[in-house]
Amino acid sequence: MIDAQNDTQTTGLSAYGARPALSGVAFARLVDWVDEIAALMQPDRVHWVSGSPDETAALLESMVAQGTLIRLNDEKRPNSFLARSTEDDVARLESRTFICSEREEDAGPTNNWRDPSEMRGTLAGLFRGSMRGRTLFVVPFSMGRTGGPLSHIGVQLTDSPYAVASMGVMTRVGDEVAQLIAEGAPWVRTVHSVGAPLAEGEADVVWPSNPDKHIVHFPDTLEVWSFGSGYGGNAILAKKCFALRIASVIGRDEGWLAEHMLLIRAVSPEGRAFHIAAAFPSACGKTNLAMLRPTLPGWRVETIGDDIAWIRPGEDGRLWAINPEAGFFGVAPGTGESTNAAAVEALRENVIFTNVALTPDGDVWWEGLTDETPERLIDWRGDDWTPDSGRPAAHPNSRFTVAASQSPTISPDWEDAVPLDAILFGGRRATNVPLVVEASSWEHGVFMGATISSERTAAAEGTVGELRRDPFAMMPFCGYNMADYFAHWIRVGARASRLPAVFQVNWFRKGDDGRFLWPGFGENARVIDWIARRVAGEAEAIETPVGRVPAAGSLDLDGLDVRDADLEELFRVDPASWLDEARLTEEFFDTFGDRVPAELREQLAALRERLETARG
Ligand code: OXD
Ligand code: MN
Repeated sequence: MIDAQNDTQTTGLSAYGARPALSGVAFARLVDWVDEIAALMQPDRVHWVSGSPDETAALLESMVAQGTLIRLNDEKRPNSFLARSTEDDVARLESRTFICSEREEDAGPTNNWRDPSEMRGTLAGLFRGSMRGRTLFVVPFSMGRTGGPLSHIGVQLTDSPYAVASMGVMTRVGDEVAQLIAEGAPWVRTVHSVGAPLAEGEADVVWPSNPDKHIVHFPDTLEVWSFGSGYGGNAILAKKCFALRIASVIGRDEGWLAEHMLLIRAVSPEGRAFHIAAAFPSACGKTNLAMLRPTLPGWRVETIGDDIAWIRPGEDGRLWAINPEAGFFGVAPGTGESTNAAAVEALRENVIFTNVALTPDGDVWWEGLTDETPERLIDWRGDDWTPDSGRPAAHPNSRFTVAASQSPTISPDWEDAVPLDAILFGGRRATNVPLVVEASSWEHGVFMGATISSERTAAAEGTVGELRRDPFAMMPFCGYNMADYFAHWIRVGARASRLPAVFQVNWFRKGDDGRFLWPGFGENARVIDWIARRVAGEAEAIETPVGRVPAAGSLDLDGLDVRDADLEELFRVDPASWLDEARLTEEFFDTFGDRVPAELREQLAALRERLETARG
């Protein structure tokens, strides 16, 4: 193995990668760890990522030369690229994601637990020699502004240049972070290998990966080890693995919350700002809400984050939130001119697309990008495609990776913390759940979050459409026992004196004929408007057994063509089917045994009582 500075070939990417000239005990610990990992994984070369624009350009160019990236038509989509993964590496793999706490009960029934020492043995076998023939990249990263008060840093070691390029968009990487480590800032270790060592002289493939995939978290030592996948959340370890699973553990111990939430500032026609965090399961339109273009005159939405929020009680008794990420790793299908013009604008240049279709003139396309379908495409697998092919041109979980700052809706101070006025919990529910319901207390809000269920989407493996529990949209992302996590939410609430109001929303309710009852997208601003006016104490609500819904006339429907019957159905609370849900909730709670906080059991009992009364 050789260090980059000793590499004889000093053109292209190999002109970069020297270890930063830092010294001291803290930096030596990082160097020792890199040496230890390199000794195990046996890469040909070690490259320290500096984060400079020239290095990034050389990295992307090296991937084009290797075939991992296709450079798109520079006139249509400047400095943008398409990656195509293999069929077995297209989504997060929840069944291959493990939480290895010392005690099984600390991982809880919703996580795959493995004994940490057994898992370490398995990983040592898998990772031994796994980087042969490849470069080990050292990626120091910061979640949140580098050096910011709510930020946390980590280091990802990876043999995937695609992961390095993605990390460069999704986080702040490079020398400044290494400097903080040298100054003694605490940092988290994350290790990733695609698990495809190359024999001497063996040619590489376009998308190296390994059929045996493991995405492993050690919450007690705050480590992530990911093997075998090059895709998204399995490989960009700062995102789901660190900023949610590991950070949720750090938050539990330090008194804050790491959440699967978008973050927006909604500004009313009078210029009043409302900060809203919203949790939705994966692929339920988070990016669309994060970049909402309100149809209600005078309203404006500024994007702060589209996927993750770190929330901390402030000295003023409010909950303050940051978006720890620096980019969007958004689902492409369904993102279009008519549904999310701001996202389409954000994607005009400097984008890494993955598994979308390629147009004959070297641009990209996916279902929903335009109203008209192109006559001829190369699909995400690289095969010829026409509208008659009978299969989607883009993979349903195809993605774009783009800097947050490129969004036309980005807030001017998006890297700063904001005080929360409202928290929204959403899901994809064809039945039962009203368009919007307000919780009557923090505990009721926590109950709402804890009982979310949603139809499965393509963001992870599993049968699309199937209903599953996804409390706080954190089911796949909570690094510890979810019952303890519910209790942590209640505790954080008890410590804050000016809590945000909590709402449940559902844009996806359908009529008996299978039609969506609510137009969604920009019209969701009407719900945001009602929520903001509730927060300001200016909108009327009425009680239902499941919470408060808009009083007649208080949801602004001006200019919207929704049938009265549809509106009624959108807010209908059927006690019988809600009692069925309550039974399922009890079964769900029972899977955690007596760890479920008493407050949530009380909420369930009170809900049942209200439903029984309503049923008469
Ligand atoms: C994501 C997800 O990629 O939730 O954001 O799967
Ligand atoms: Mn997500």
